[in-house]
Amino acid sequence: MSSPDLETVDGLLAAVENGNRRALARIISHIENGTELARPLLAGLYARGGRAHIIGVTGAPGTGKSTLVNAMTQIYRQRGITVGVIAVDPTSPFSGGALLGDRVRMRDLAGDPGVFIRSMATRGSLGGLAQATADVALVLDAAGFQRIIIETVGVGQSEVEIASTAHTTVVVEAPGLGDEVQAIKAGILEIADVFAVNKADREGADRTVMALKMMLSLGVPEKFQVMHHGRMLPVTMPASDKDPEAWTPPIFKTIATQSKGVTELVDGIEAHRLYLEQSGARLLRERLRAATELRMLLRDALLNRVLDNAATESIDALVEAVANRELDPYTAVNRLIAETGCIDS
Ligand SMILES: Nc1nc2c(ncn2[C@@H]2O[C@H](COP(=O)(O)OP(=O)(O)OP(=O)(O)O)[C@@H](O)[C@H]2O)c(=O)[nH]1
Ligand SMILES: [Mg+2]
Repeated sequence: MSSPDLETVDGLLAAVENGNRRALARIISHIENGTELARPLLAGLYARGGRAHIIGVTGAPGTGKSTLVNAMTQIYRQRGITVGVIAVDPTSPFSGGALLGDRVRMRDLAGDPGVFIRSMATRGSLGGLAQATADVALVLDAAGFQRIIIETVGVGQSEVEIASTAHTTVVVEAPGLGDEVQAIKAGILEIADVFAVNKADREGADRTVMALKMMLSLGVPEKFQVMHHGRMLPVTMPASDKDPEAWTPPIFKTIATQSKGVTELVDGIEAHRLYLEQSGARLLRERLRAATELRMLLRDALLNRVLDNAATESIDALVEAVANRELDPYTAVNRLIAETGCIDS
C-alpha cells in the first residue's frame, strides 16, 4: 500500500477513516490552529460522524475525574470497545500540573491503538473551546472511536457548554471538600445523567450520596425539556421524551484509584446510552446539539462578517461615542449593521 497523502483534505480524510493515527493528529492540529484546511476537513468529516457515544465527565477540581476516566477507559477496553479521550482544561492555556499528571496516569493506556488521548486548552481555533472540543470529538467519532470521553473541570459555563456536546454527562463528586456536595448548583444538577461519588474510601462519601439523593428527590429540573441544558431552543420533542420520570440519574460510589465501583459506573453509562436510543431521546439530543451548534456558528459568522466589513475608524468612533454616553449601544449596533449592509434591517 502506498503511503497516504497527508497534505490534502481528501488524503487526510481517507487516511483517518482507515485508522491512521498520524492523520488523526494532523487533522486535530489543523482544527486547533484554525488553518485553512480546518473547515473543509470538518465539512468532510461530518457525514462520517454520528456513531460514537459521547460521555462528558465533569466536576470540581481534584474530585478524581482523570483517574476515573482512566479506569473507565480500561474497562471499556476490556470489553473490546475503543475509546477517545479529550481532556479539556479551560483554566490553563499551557500544560499545567494537572494535565501533566493526567499524562502520567494515562500512560497505562499508551501504545493501545484502541485508545486516543488528547489534551486541549484555550487556544486559537475557529470558535471557542467548546466548539473546538466538539470539533475534535467529531474527528474521533469519524475515525471510528466508539466511546468518546470528554473530561472538563466544572467551572462557570464551560460544563454546560461541554454538556451540550455529550450524550451522557457524568457528574463527579467527592466527599470532604467543604460542604456536602460542592457542585450542587442548579446548573450541574440539571446536566447530570449519572453521578459518581468518587473517593468513596474517604469519610463522608455516604453523606454525599444522601445529599445527592435528597436533591434528586426534591426534583431535578425536568429532563429532556425544551430548556434542557439551559438553552431555549426551537425544537419539537418526540412524544417519548415528555415523561420526565423516564430517567432518574443513578448514583455510583467509586474509588477510582483502586478501580472500585467503576464497572458499575460504566454499566450505568451504558444503561443511559440504551435508554437514549430506545426512548428516542438520543435523536432529541442530536437535534439540540445541532441547534446549539448552528446558533453558535451563525453568531460567529455574522459577527465576523460585520467586523470584516466595517471600517476600523467607524467601530472606534462608535465605541468612543458609547463610552461617552453620547450614543446607546443598541443604536450603535444598528448603525454598524446598516453601514456594512451585511444584514437587511
Ligand atoms: N483517596 C482517593 N484518592 C483519589 C481517588 N481518585 C482520585 N484520587 C486522587 O485525587 C487526586 C486528584 O485526582 P485527579 O484524577 O487528578 O482529579 P481531577 O478531578 O482530574 O483533577 P483536575 O483535572 O485537576 O480537576 C489524585 O491525587 C488522585 O490520586 C479515590 O477514589 N480515592
Ligand atoms: Mg483531571
